[in-house]
Amino acid sequence: MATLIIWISACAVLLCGVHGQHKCPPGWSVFNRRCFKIVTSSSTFHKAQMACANENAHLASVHSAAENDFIQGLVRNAGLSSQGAWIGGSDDGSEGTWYWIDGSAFDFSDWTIGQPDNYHTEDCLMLTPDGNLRWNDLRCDDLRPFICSKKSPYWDKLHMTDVSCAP
Ligand SMILES: [Ca+2]
Ligand SMILES: [Ca+2]
Repeated sequence: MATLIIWISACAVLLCGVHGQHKCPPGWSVFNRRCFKIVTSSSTFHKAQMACANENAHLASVHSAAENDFIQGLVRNAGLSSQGAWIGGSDDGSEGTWYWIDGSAFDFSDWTIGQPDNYHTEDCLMLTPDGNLRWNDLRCDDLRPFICSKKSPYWDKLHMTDVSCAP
């Protein structure tokens, strides 16, 4: 019995701790139940996507103005406003048909003025260093910092344990 109580207590501490602060792995920032990370070294779009995949993530998709503000903040806080950053949009399958590489719906966009223009064939999506970090299509082999995103691995556990974490 004592063992059981200790075990339950340990689980509560662990999961409530997750509830309180650790909704994303170390080095990732939580927003809207997803985890985001900016990688400051520059990479091509496809190598960036592979680097994200190595952490069970994708180049980031963006679904609202609030999320867009959030990832723009990640770029600014990293001091990368003059470089911009890849996010996970592409139109490499059909020119002008944009999709998110993580398979989610392309239901929000924030193109900067005159973009996307497919200038000399541009099929990959970046936050462009235009001062506002709005969106531009760019050649996929350009080298840029990038932003990965993934679902928070803890939310399913939280839904099971919300009651035990209530005050
Ligand atoms: Ca294009
Ligand atoms: Ca462009």
